[in-house]
Amino acid sequence: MIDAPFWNKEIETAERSRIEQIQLQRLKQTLAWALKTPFYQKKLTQVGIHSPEDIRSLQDLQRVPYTTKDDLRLSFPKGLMAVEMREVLRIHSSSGTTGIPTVIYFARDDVENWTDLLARSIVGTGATDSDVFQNMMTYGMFTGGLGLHYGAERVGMTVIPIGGGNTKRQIQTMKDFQTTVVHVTPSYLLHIHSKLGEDGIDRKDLALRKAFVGAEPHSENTRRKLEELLQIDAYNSYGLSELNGPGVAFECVCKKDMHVWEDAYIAEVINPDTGEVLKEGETGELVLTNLVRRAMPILRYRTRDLTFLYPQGCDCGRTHRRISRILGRTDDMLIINGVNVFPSQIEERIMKIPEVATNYQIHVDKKGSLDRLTVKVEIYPKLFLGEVAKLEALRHKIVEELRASIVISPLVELHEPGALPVSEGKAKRVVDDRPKD
Ligand code: DLL
Repeated sequence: MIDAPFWNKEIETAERSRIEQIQLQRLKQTLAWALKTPFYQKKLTQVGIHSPEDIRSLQDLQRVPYTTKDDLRLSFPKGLMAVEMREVLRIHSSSGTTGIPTVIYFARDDVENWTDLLARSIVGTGATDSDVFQNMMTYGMFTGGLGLHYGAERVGMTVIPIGGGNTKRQIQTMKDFQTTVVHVTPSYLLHIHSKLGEDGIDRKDLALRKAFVGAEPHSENTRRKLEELLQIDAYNSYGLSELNGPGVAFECVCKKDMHVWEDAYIAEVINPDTGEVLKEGETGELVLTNLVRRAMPILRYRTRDLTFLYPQGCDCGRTHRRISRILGRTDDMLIINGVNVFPSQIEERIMKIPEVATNYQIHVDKKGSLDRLTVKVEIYPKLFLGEVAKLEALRHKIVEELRASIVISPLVELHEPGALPVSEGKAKRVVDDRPKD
């Protein structure tokens, strides 16, 4: 055992039996909240759950049906809201939206609880109130910005709410205020490293010591690379808007995968094909139930993220079990520099444009350390006979259409029909050439 830092040692090191006792009590409370929503009222009564008392043990959670992203979309806007709108303190949404957005409601106590989980996560990495914290995640509806912002303030760090992008300014700010901790996507941190030195600011001018990296998949090799290039400690941080955002699972000082805060979430891993609950150590889809969200309780949410649960135990002394870094997804969602993009969103938009023919391809690769999204579309041959300016205007129109839907600006290439590969079976719409390292 090492002498690890804690935010709330009593809870973080509680005996398993105590954690399970808290889970059961909070699960019942969550069921009571859930039964106030039209969505769960219907879903739960269908399986014979009419009151929280119908759940007697944690095992009984398995009687509760899964909730999917589609359920959330179909219940938009208020089907999962368990309080009156005047009790909602804040609304966030998922970074990727396919048509109808997925919105999340927080009551005052929900923000309070979430903030506490983030403070716990931050302190668990060894960061303290003496740190200067530069939050490079996008603010706005995305949970990565405000979530960590509140957590860092609660810890008492000096918070710089700079938000995403503008690399020169990020580097200058790191120097000016001697930033010690950053919160960032791993790809953006690599990009920042590649720009060090350009304006005369080098690593030696910075005081950086830690990075919280998350919101997108990355490998252990990427973490090591970041740590070596920048001489820092990088901690993996996992979460999703549907379950509050960041602060679902976070690495501690041991950096051996992420503790799920089990007094606030019940984590299960299931076989994505059969729905069967798997044992510790078996890889499958992570399913999460939140235990401390009153305005919008979510039960057994299928995250589509692949991972496995470790048995209890970690050198830091925390008893909350860990999940492995995310090993993949069960669906086709792409994460481009931290932004979730569904190929179906792209298809839907481009296919509405009359000049676009029938074939297209989505290509993702790396330019430097950043992800680059290219959408290749076939357009009708007669369009190539006109003026170049018209083609350029069409290209620009497609970029703008896509940006309106997926938030980021892709590169768009125009091709003649037949130029893009056609497959005889299922179309391979997405080519992801990013190194898997
Ligand atoms: O990305 C919340 C977040 C913000 C987490 C900042 C960490 C830091 P969403 O936009 O809803 O929320 O995207 C959630 O992103 O289901 C995963 O597929 C992926 N993801 C998030 N963190 C990690 C991670 C935020 N550490 C989706 N490793 C999730 C791999 C991650 N994938």
